[in-house]
Amino acid sequence: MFTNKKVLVIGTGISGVAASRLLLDYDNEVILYDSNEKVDADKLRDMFMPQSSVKCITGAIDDELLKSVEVAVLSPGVPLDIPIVVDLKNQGVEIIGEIELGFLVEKGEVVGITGTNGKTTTTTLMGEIMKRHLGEERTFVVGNIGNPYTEEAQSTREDTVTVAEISSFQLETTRTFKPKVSAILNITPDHLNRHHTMEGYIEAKERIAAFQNKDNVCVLNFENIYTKDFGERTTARPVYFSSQRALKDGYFYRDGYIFKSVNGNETRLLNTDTDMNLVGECNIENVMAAIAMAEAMDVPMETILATIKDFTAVEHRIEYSGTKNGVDYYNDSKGTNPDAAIQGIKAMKKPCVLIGGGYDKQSEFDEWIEAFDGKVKALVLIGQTKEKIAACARKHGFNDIYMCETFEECLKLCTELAKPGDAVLLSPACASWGMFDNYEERGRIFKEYVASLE
Ligand code: UMA
Repeated sequence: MFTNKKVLVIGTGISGVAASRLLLDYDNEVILYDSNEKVDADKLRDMFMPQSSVKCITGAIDDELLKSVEVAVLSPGVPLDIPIVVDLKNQGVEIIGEIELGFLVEKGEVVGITGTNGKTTTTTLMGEIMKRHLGEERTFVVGNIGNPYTEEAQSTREDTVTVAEISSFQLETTRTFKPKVSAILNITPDHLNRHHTMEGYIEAKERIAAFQNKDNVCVLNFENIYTKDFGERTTARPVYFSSQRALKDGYFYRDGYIFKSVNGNETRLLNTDTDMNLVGECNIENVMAAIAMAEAMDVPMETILATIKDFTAVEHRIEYSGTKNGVDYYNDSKGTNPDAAIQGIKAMKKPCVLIGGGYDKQSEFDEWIEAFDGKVKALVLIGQTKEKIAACARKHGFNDIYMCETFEECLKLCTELAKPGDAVLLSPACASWGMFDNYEERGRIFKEYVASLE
């Protein structure tokens, strides 16, 4: 890891702040920069130790200052082709991403998981398997899942394992990142505004294995044209899984069971109806990928299968429902009381438009509104409790309130109010009755709406 360099960190979200802290710990001079002039530089500075030397700049940045930069660390959301990054590159500045920075101080082994879909479930499951095998204190779960790698990397030791969910954005800026075991779950068109072409997107995904060698494993989906093809080119040892056909070597699904096959010798591992709680073909694939990765990490099959049996995906609980036009949508329909909804707010890292209200269970909303903590930019209210919540919010000095008669009207308004970089959170602090059959229906309609957005 480098030290005593002048480093520009671009992006002041969770990655940029964590990266800056790590860089300061290694005695670097840090300039933390965000192109959004609305980001409050003073508030940012307050997030660091009072005596910290971090320089926080938002909006425009001085050319002379840029000329003195030696290394730039990009947050995942920062594209490589924007003028400031192109200028820095032309100037000969070393450009790395936050994941690369974390890897530079990593002391243990790394499992890296990417793919268009299923990353979070697979990463969470893999994390649970490693925790059961090694113990909580020897397992870190980081990355796109919402926990910056740079926040944990310094705590790693020779006997720890880091399970990292890595997005294509994060892979664009790796330079040496070399997981012991990697996985590309699938590749389908996504993030083309950022990568411009499918080729660019695939290239980014494949970087997860770019520095691996034959001692390392890359777990790949045999049924995805791009990942299957990559197995023939990768410098790592490919291990395949398939949901459609029996493989001579690898892991596959057939007639309700997951099998392992070594040179055609098949072993039946689990019944997908009774030995796992996750449903759907995509989850069977996620489970097979986790089994393949865990075996490559020398976890006994007994431990792997026991973890799969216990593992449940929690739908409607702070469930990431997609990003549309730069806005992240979260379905926390299970936040049916103020206490549960406080957890929803706490989990938000971005300014959010919050949907609240519903059936009146005679709850008090004061603590919930106090928990807004400056994160809620607008409160959109529905249902029987809307007046009561609005009155309570005003009492606490919160006035950015909107009232809607129907859920449809409410969803449309949220999309209008949310700007790129914001989140929309359905975490109503009330039961759904009166407008819906149950919270599941409310969550489902929310998710369908998000999926329908362009
Ligand atoms: N910014 C600039 N200049 C730019 C672009 C952005 O200054 O050109 C600033 C924005 O004004 C904003 C900040 O950068 O203030 C945001 O940085 P960021 O978008 O990298 O967000 P972080 O909060 O650091 O979160 C990032 C990931 N975000 C993205 O990839 C967009 C999070 O993934 C990830 O959880 C987190 O790092 C920790 O690793 C989110 C995501 O949407 C969940 N990921 C995409 C996905 O899953 O599809 C890839």
